[in-house]
Amino acid sequence: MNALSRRKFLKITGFTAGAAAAGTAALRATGVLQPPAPERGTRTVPTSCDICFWKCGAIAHVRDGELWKIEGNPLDPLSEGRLCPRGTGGIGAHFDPDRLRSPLMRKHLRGEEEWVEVTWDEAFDFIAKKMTAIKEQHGPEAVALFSHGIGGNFLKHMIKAYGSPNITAPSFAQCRGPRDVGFRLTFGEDVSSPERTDIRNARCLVLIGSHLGENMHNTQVQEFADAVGNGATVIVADPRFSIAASKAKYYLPVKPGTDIALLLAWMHVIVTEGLYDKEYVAAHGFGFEQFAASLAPFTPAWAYPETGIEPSVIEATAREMAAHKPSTLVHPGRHATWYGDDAQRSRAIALLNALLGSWGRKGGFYTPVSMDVPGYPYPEYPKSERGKVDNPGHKYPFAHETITTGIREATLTGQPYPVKGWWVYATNLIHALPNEAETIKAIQNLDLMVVVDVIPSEIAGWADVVLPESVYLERHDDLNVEWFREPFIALRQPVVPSPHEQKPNWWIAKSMAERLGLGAYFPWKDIEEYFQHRLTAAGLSYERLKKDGIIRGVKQPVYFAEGVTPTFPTPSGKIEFMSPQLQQAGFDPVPVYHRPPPAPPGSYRLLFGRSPVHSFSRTQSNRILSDMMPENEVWVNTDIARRHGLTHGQYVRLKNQDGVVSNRVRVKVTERIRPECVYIVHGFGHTARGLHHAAGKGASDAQLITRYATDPLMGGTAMNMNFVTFEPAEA
Ligand SMILES: Nc1nc2c(c(=O)[nH]1)N[C@H]1C(S)=C(S)[C@@H](COP(=O)(O)OP(=O)(O)OC[C@H]3O[C@@H](n4cnc5c(=O)[nH]c(N)nc54)[C@H](O)[C@@H]3O)O[C@H]1N2
Ligand SMILES: Nc1nc2c(c(=O)[nH]1)N[C@H]1C(S)=C(S)[C@@H](COP(=O)(O)OP(=O)(O)OC[C@H]3O[C@@H](n4cnc5c(=O)[nH]c(N)nc54)[C@H](O)[C@@H]3O)O[C@H]1N2
Ligand code: SF4
Ligand SMILES: [Mo]
Repeated sequence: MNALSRRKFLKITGFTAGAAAAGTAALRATGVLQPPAPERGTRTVPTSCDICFWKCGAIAHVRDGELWKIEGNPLDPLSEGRLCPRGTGGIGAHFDPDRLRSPLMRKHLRGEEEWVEVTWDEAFDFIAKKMTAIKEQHGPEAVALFSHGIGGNFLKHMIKAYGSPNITAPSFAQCRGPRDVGFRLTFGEDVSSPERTDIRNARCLVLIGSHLGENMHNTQVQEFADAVGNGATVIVADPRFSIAASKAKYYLPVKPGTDIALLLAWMHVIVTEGLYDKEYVAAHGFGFEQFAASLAPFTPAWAYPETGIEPSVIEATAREMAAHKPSTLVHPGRHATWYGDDAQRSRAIALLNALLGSWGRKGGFYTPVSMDVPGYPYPEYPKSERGKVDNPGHKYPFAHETITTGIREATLTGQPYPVKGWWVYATNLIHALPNEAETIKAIQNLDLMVVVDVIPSEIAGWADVVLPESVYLERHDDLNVEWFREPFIALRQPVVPSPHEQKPNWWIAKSMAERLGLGAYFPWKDIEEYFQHRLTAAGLSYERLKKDGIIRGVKQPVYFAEGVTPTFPTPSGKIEFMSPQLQQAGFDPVPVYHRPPPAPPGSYRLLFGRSPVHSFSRTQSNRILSDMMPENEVWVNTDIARRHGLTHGQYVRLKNQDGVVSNRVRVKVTERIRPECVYIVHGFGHTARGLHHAAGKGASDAQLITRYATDPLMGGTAMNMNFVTFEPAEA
């Protein structure tokens, strides 16, 4: 990347420290590095990053046999040759001295974190015995898999072969689920990941909470920088003055939980002033009249006391959005589980986009494309007669993916049938699910919990068996056949060997399946034979993919073509402004605003989000990334700090409405947050004993999230529902 765009990029992240600068030299000084192998000289290996789910194409450099640095792969459409700060610091995962080294079995009680090191054979034999017993007693559905990310693909295959449909990830009910349901109900399709947002070409970009620049999904942040550089109008609604807000023409410090009121007022202005895309709405809309009529009461003056945003600002921003239509992108967000009415809020966002005609249009939402790579021809999976356990009686009628917390509930209650085994792959359920106590209670009902991780995380601490995985720089993962604005496939492949007994997920899944008598489902010798098979079937060269890391397909049109009427996969075949599906299921067919309950006197709503240099709860142990941000801080409005006598930089503890007290956390006194809320970065406040470097640093939002609201449409767990006060803490 050239110097200018690199500068622009770093400015957007709000961070200027170079991640690689803290690299191997510092680690060598700490004695963490192994003695260099005999290999001499430098070589590069194309692979893909796994510090988050974006999977940027990368090129890793090895110097004298040692992992040296990692950069973006210029061939990769996602990274276009640049990694985010986390990706650059990703090599710290390989060098982490706190890594899991060999399989572990618990010595005494669950959660005590007392372990015996065992061989892989011993671990597999133990697990196979337990899984066989569970199957005999309760059926195969009684084993569930929690798995996040592409690394889980082969374990999913193993669990399906075993006979269980209960496979889930926090990316639905704790993340993007409500958004995808809201968009699906409106346009018939998900926003999916990578999001189909054409940020680069937007002339007006509206960010409702989406804190791009702190939320560091690479492509989106690069495109955001380009859009800003091209003079796009940016409108940000957030109770906190985010990095994105600092790039905005209009910053709307909205009261937490009132976005639906703001959205209704925006749509009121656009409809009553006739500013919407009339042709688009007439051609593609269903139920527009009823929807438009429902907006009548929701004037900007009505929204003012709800949202705190002045009517003139609501009007000006609505007109600005309309002026740039259809290249106005109202970003759908990603982590959408906020207040319990999230699928409806997401539907309101979808409807605002529909009014602006942005779905299917340049600068709005493109239609993602992918390459055609057939799957491996496996035997058919056994059919489950009982079906999934997470959503009995379709209580959440619009959940189109499995609900993590539904499986937790079934594990707790034994209803609709018992769940007795959990496999957990690459998801730290203690930090990812709300109400930690419920998770632990569910775990105590299990006959078996296996955790596959790379470090001794909190969830690993509760396992019966812990299996150490090779980090992404040491392994192959499944092929990434991406859906994006252009078709491509990407490879993750080993750069350096694993330092100890760690093994890749595909080997773990295949070995486990063989122990369970399911070897027929893993007919390939190793993963390279699997790749060869799939790529040959697609007419592609594995040799070329190995060499380049990426194979790009032929670009295809990604916007609606002029003169062609698209069909929308909704029941009406149109964009559903009023939703008969919702009506039939007993829900509001058009979005309705409900005022959120106020904070109890003297306490503050706990909000949380991302830091550009960390991913969730997984990077605090990475020495390179923790160097840049070793602990989080709690943002407190200046007036509130004064009222409580808090000074900038002092430590406090946060106490929530149920008496849970956090680890100590530094106060950031700032004008950049509304007075009724406080804010921390998610993922800190580790408690696992084996995380020697990360434990005890900063506060955990997850620990304070004892309450949550469940979205009635789809079972998402809204977590912005907790309130805290300040307690003194030792310096
Ligand atoms: N660096 C980094 N980047 C990441 C990740 C990471 O771990 N690290 N994780 C990735 C993943 S999987 C996801 S889902 C995304 C999450 O990132 P986003 O989709 O952007 O979502 P949130 O984390 O909910 O957003 C938090 C922001 O919402 C604001 N907010 C809180 N309540 C309200 C409200 O009531 N109204 C409005 N308008 N705003 C509110 C907060 O102040 C904060 O700025 O980030 C992705 N990018
Ligand atoms: N309180 C709270 N809860 C949240 C959120 C929040 O902001 N606050 N965000 C929500 C969102 S948007 C999401 S997407 C989810 C994310 O939830 P998770 O995906 O569970 O995220 P992490 O907390 O990073 O947990 C990842 C786990 O995988 C391990 N790991 C890392 N790399 C590897 C690997 O290569 N192999 C294996 N086997 N394991 C690995 C890490 O050590 C860690 O234990 O959390 C959701 N829950
Ligand atoms: S966005 Fe950053 S951390 Fe995520 S895959 Fe890309 S470079 Fe890695
Ligand atoms: Mo997420």
